[in-house]
Amino acid sequence: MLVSDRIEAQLPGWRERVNRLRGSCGDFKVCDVTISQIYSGIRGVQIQVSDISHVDPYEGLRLRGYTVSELLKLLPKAPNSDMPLAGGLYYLLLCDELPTQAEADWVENEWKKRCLIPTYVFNVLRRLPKETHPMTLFSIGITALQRESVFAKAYESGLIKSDYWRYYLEDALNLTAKLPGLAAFIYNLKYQDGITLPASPTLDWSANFAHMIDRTGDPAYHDLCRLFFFLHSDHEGGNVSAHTAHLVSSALSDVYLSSAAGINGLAGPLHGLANQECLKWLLTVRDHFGGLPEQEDLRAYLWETLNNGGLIPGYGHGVLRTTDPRFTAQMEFARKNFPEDELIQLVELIYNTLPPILKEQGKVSNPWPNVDAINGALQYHFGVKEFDFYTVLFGVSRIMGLTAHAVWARALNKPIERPKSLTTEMLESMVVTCES
Ligand code: HAX
Repeated sequence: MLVSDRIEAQLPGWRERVNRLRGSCGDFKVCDVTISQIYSGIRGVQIQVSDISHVDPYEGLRLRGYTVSELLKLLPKAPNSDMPLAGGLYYLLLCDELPTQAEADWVENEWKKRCLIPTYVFNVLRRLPKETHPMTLFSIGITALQRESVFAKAYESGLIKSDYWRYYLEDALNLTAKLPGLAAFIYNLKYQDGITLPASPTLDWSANFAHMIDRTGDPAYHDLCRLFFFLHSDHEGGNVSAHTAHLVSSALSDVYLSSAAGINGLAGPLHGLANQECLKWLLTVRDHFGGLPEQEDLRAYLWETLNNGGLIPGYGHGVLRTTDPRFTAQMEFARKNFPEDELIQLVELIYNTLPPILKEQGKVSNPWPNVDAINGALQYHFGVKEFDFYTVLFGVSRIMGLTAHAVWARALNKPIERPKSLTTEMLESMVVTCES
């Protein structure tokens, strides 16, 4: 198989690099951990390795070393579109090589062969109460699919450790293939007539999601899905969903179980759910002013929100210290395709108004917008107005990163994770020793 051959060819080199680091430099100290870091979410503690993606505070996301704007130029494009094929992106994440058009098409074709979802998964989801949150449905759908795991079956009948990754890769391709269909089924079940169109054999993975939920067939929405699924695929190893999926897969829980765990983390309001909060807030601002405000009025409104201790959704970030390039890419898409959209104009006006205010207030570490400042406004433009579905879209994309990490963790024989916890008393006695 194309992708497994590429990974296999690289493995000796990667294993040698890791073994050299662990062997001759194994005692080298990477960082110290302070008590304040322990009590503040192990923020900034360098305890993970991800060669798949990295977030630079000032440059933003790099996927396999490439920036967002580089990849928008370099990745093979979908037919009749200037947006990248998700198949090419997944090839890059898995194989650490920029794909040719044929290699991107190879992944897209594998996805087409593997995209059918067993009926029992749909039956499970249909039986849940109608008001169940779409992220819960998504997580349950992925967990139900675990019955299909080739790794879990092969492990039971006996597997050698060096072959684990091959089965993880099979699971990864099977699971990612089914995600647009699973997400479309959930959207149609919850918000439409419950009927999902079959995937089109002529459309790529991203556009097929659009096709399965959108009866209008708007090619611009196909392109937005291609852009959105590209931009949200990974964001290095330390965020809640990536970290959770990595931890769970370190116990050799298969790709279905570990991805569902990551998705449960993504469902939290401080992580993936933030995009629905951002759109709610944008609509509140628009309704407050009855449309697009004058900049001076908006400035006063933003100051008032902050002075009352309010949070401005879509601004700030745990790592970034600049405008998120994923925000910029989507802003450019909106400017090109529907510059007259009122909400998009509001997003832009806030972008031109808020950062100097946040800087003057001096509280936030990053006064610039993150990707969630615009995500919802774009979906809203195309009539996808069900806010609580937005995190499912994020999840469809993010599972590319989660599964690519899982395949490589097994390929490099990463062991089960087991950090050590301390008691408060132990910390107190360490401090006494240090103070005396
Ligand atoms: N509006 C108002 N105040 C903000 C703020 C914002 N957008 N962002 C941070 N602050 C405040 C914090 O509440 C904190 O105040 P206290 O000291 O009183 O607790 C202070 O500024 C310092 O926080 P920080 O160091 O700048 O930010 P953190 O690294 O702690 O948190 C967050 C990063 C993204 C969670 C934060 O900026 C936030 O809540 N932003 C708004 C929600 C949001 O946009 N979330 C989406 C994040 C993107 C993502 O990861 N999606 O998955």
